[in-house]
Amino acid sequence: MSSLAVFGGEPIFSEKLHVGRPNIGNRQKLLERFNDILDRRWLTNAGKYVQEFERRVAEMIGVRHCIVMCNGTVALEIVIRAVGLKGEVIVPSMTFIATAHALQWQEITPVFCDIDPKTYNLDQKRVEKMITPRTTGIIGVHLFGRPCDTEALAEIARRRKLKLLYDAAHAFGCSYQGRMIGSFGDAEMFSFHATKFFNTFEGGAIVTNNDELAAKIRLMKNFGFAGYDNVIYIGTNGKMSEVSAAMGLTGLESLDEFISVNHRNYREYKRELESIPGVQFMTYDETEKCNYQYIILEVDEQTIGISRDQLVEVLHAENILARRYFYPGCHNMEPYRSYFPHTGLLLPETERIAKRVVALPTGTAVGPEEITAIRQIIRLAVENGHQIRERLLQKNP
Ligand code: T4K
Repeated sequence: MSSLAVFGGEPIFSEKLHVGRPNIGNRQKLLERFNDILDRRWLTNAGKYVQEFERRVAEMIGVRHCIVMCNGTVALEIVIRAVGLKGEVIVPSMTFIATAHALQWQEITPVFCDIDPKTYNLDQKRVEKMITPRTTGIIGVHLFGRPCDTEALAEIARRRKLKLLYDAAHAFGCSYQGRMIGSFGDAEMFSFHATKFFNTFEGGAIVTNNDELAAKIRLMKNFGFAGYDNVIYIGTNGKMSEVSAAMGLTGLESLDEFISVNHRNYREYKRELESIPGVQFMTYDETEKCNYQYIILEVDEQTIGISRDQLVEVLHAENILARRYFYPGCHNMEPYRSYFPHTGLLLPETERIAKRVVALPTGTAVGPEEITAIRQIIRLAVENGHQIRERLLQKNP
């Protein structure tokens, strides 16, 4: 135990291992595209690469429309406005803060609903209870790429006449019941941020089968312009640049490779971590398409003696930069914490899960050797949990 870096030993990794290391794809091809962009001097505003990227994504998802944007948050803000959400919208709190902010930014109240502890996604039984006369919609989040119960949510939305959107930031390349995520609800949003397994540096997209909605979103992301000097709608600047689209097209060509590395890592981690008592390994449905981009462990402090946060401290000292996604839950962050200080009482599962889960590094920078080493540290920490806890408490009283 004294060999652990947290107690002064040498870190097991000399370089930091990150969650969210970007995948690049074929560099030569990417640079060719960049050169072409520079040669043609067409840098943004629905250029050739943006158009091609939109076509490819729509084809891959099997939807009529893909509108790419400068990032996932702006994409979410625009689609929220385009479908006419106002008043209150039901969302999980167990998500990245952008899901809630995209609503509050336009003075729509995010009403946080608890999650199902097995899926970490909106608990449909509780969604219904959160509906009030001010509710106009539901935004489901396919957390860590695992699909929401889209049938149950669609049924509630239909019956209660609510709009249904999905934040699919984590679920690019995933399917549910054989149908690609991106094709559910009124529309779905993808994030292509650098930390996603598929990235366009910064970027995002709205995908939908609704022609009218797609046309409105296209206007809204380009200041409402319907041709030179002709503004016909309120809009903002949500455009994706050509270099981002070139990165996206290049990444799409290597998508299978990125996924197969993540899948290999997932299997390795599963084999190594499944049998350790007191840590529960989050599994994916391998019969579906899945991007396997998040490796998630749930830590049971009662069983192993150390908390999730103490395990994270041990891992960080070893240069394994595990992340506490999405602690402490949106409802415990500002401005929501001040607006609704007692929301936690309605979110017992969110509160519990947000204190237990940890994301481990994966992607192309991680291989079987690294995973075996990570497992050694986790096993050591778990087997000596009580002693480690004591020593950590002495270290940071
Ligand atoms: N909805 C959901 C459910 C989301 O998860 C997100 C974004 C959104 C909406 C909004 O979409 P965007 O507007 O972002 O397109 C990161 C990302 O910034 C964020 O995009 C992402 N979710 C969230 C899950 O993770 P942080 O604060 O954890 O990122 P950061 O900067 O700490 O980076 C994580 C690790 O990645 C670092 O340890 C180092 C590594 N990294 C990062 C960057 C940017 C690199 O190696 N290279 C890089 O270029 O939020």
